[in-house]
Amino acid sequence: MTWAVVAILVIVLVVTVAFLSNRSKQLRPPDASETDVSAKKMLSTDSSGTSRPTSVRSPIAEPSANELPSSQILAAESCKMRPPPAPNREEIAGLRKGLAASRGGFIARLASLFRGKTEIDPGLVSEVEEILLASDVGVKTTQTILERVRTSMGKKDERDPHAVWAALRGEVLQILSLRVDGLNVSSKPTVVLMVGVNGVGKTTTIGKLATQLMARGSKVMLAAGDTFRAAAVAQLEVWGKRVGAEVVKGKEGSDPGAVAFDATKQAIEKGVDVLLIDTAGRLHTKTPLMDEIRKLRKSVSKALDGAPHETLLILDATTGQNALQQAALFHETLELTGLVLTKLDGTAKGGIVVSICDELKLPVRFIGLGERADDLREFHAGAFVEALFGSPDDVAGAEASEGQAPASQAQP
Ligand SMILES: Nc1nc2c(ncn2[C@@H]2O[C@H](COP(=O)(O)OP(=O)(O)OP(=O)(O)O)[C@@H](O)[C@H]2O)c(=O)[nH]1
Ligand SMILES: [Mg+2]
Repeated sequence: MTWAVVAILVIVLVVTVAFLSNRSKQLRPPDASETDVSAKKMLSTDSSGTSRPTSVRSPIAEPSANELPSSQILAAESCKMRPPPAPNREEIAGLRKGLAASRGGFIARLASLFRGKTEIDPGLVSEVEEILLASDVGVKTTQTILERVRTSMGKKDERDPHAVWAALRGEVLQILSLRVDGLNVSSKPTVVLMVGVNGVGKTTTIGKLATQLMARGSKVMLAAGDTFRAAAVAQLEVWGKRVGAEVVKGKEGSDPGAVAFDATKQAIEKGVDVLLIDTAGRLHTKTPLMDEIRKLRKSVSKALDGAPHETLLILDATTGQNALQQAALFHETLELTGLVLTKLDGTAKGGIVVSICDELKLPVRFIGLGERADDLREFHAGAFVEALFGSPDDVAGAEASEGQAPASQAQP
């Protein structure tokens, strides 16, 4: 009888302790790792019990991965959304100079639709649409922008031209605000692979980047991964001599993967900060050439784990909508980390930048605004949009200090 009472008491004690311990767990404040939703990916468990990454939607409207075609999912996953920095007057003035063709072209045409109007009539939307399409903004992106303009015009008090212009500009800024940092050179060596179709400006961009990196005190090495043409190696050597960077090359016709491997090993041995690898121009639609660049990339990662740290696709802004297809196929093959848009100084249709950011969610990291070394600029969405859409008065002082008359076409 006594034993039975003791046994009952023990059971009651165990149950009480278990209950209290469970309750204290529930009352405990969750630690940071449980509450941190700033991380873009979280692990969730699907019906099969497998952990898989799930995107957390950014407060800036971004289509979820399953709203995108499969080839673009990776781009959306890799893109980071951050608030753009405040535009800097000098930067805007410089950009405005380089973007004079686009500013005087499609932006001036847009602005003329708004100028002198006291109220916007609904017919304006189709005129805006026509100009955006003719400026390489692309069908899908044009519709996204127009949706925002229509919403703005739907509000009675916002039918004045300035409000609609601001809505247009705001939508473009939102689309372009994918990522704001330049080259990530935190690894030593940082290996950067430059790829793209023929003649887009790969070698020139390497020369420009090398100039800028050396000026900042980095030790730079160049790799002549374009082994098809002797002239390509010679062109890189000219840049190497100009900036004082060693050029690693192979024999003409040799395996470009071997050159890239050798250069990466040498960069490690010689304490190089940044290795820039040039590659031959290749058509994105030619499978053997795309296989070759995939192999080259593999050789680099064999030489150094985690390399290449950056794989940049160079796109010629004057190519128009074909640039979109190039980006999609190169990204499928190489998992690009970003884009460089060259020759923006040579086009009046700067809209391709908006189209690429919107459709592929691939960040533009640099833009080329001329052939000189300092014509390569880090891409900052805020400054870019201000340079295109902004009032000339805002930066008149800065422009005057650069010895140039203020632009007069943009802004309604
Ligand atoms: N206007 C202007 N010209 C540029 C820019 N970037 C490059 N170029 C010019 O474009 C031409 C081709 O540049 P490259 O650097 O040789 O192009 P690539 O991609 O290396 O060419 P391949 O190796 O033949 O595939 C050169 O005349 C460059 O000076 C730019 O931002 N603006
Ligand atoms: Mg080249």
